[in-house]
Amino acid sequence: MARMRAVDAAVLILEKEGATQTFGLPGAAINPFYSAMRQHGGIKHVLARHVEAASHMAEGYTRATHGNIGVCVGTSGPAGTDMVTGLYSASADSIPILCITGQAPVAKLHKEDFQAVDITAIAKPVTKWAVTVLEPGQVPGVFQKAFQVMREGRPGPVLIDLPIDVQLSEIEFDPDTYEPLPAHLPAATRKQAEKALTMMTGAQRPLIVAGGGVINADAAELLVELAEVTGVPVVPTLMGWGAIPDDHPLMAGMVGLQTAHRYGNATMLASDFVLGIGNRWANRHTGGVGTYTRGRTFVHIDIEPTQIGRVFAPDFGIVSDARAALEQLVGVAHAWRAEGRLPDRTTWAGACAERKRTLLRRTNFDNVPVKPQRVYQEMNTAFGPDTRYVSTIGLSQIQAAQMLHVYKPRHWINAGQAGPLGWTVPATLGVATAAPDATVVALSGDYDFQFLIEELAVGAQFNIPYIHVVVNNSYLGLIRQSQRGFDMDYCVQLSFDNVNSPEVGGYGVDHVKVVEGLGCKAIRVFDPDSLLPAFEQAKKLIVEHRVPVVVEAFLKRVTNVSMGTELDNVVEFEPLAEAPDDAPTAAAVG
Ligand SMILES: Cc1ncc(C[n+]2csc(CCOP(=O)(O)OP(=O)(O)O)c2C)c(N)n1
Repeated sequence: MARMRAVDAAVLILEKEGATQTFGLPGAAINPFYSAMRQHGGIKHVLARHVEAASHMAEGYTRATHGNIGVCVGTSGPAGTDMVTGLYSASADSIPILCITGQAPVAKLHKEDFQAVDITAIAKPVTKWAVTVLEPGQVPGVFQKAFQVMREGRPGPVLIDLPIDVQLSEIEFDPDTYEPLPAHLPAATRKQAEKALTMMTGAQRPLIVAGGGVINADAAELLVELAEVTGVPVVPTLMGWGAIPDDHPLMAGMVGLQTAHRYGNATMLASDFVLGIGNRWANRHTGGVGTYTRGRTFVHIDIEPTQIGRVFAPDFGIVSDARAALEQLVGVAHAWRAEGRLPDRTTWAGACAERKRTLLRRTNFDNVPVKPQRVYQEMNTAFGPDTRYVSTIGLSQIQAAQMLHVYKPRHWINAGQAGPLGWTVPATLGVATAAPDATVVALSGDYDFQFLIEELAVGAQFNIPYIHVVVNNSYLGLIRQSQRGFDMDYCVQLSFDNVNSPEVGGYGVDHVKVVEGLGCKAIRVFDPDSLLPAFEQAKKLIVEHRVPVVVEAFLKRVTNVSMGTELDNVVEFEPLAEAPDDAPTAAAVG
């Protein structure tokens, strides 16, 4: 046994749990924790410029790794409240992050002490567990339980709030005998797998919908195996994108109102059975539940029991971790194929593949200012299958999902449900910290980019290289397009005449100057033929300078992006690609 400050025990437990990367910034109430990180040396720290950013960095970090949990750290009061958006984003997308806050001394909590806020109460709805530790002796147990809670069942964030006197109190703690607690994951039974596959084999036009649960469970290979053994095409959700490579013959396209392929929606509407796994029937995926479910039978597999039936009642529900369920399903499918009990799906899979070959959106536009479709076409050419894309919300996210290609799990990292503007820069810094050898490419509209732009200094300081593509339409594009009948276009343009930078032509902020001022590199692109050379140059610059490199494309100011309110009424603003040259990169290649 060893006697140490409770905060030293906390840091040693982080190490034992493998959570060795923190993002944050200090303040009086959390300074003991910083001293413990310094003393023990096993924990790395990246200094954010805004505490909200630290929480998004932690999320990006977790999402790029296989099981390592990102940690964000801040002081009492406003630091905790700043991180609430990050907790919401992580909880909405089922991502574990650990948020550690400092707090006023226990005896002062009810005295309106300086920066004493009830962060536990504030964080409760957006965490799996939020706790203010009042007894120093509980610190080891609280940290131990936090990791168990984050890992078991539906993953999600935990907040631990540490009053400064609790951090400083001495306790007995033996790091040598510390063991992480087991994390229970429910598992499908053979009988359940047999019933699901009986329903699937009885259908004529079945699909598998694969959600983020498949990615979280690191079960993409099993998913592809199930598709291949049964011959059933797969629709990844926005959170599941990458679980099956875009160029796999059984990748049927994404489905939804916005972040979807034309061929994906057409295939969903033609189907008669859906096995959803690790997904939650998000409304941007389903649209109206009536259109989505009509004429279809559903099996829903999810790790969280209360998710089954939340959006609509499936015909059969299974509570299971995605990996455990896929293991059972693959086992049964192999056995049944050997016995000749699986139907031949060639005709149905062929029809899905034909839609994927023919229902392509046009991307090859030569317009100046640039049409956004062309940006994604050139990104497909410049960035290979190992690229990790990061994005949050806006027309850029929507068109990226419609037009980019993703080939691997954890290579499309997107704030799918909460979509907080400002997420992209810090989350990408987290991703690039976790995967320092990967080509990491972020994508933002100009507003998302401006939200937490100061974080680029973190990339410059800590040498976290990545490429940030900014599609600048000088407007809140998505909001303009989704006015939904409200005449809300009131003082919401981002454009203005910048007296210091006439060269940005009324687009407002001179991003190049800002980016360079923060210690990063930037390239400005006005015409479509300069996009590819700019991306190629950016690839060289990140190697040469080891800092974020921004490529800013000046877009046509008003663009319309395909979207709708139901799966069968998505509005297309351009004709289909008719010749291969209309959309040269639309068909995915390996
Ligand atoms: C914190 C926050 N506030 C508001 C919104 C609502 N919102 C979603 S997209 C958007 C506009 C985004 O503009 P930009 O980043 O320039 O992307 P564009 O849609 O123009 O491509 C807004 C205001 C949000 N998602 N997050």
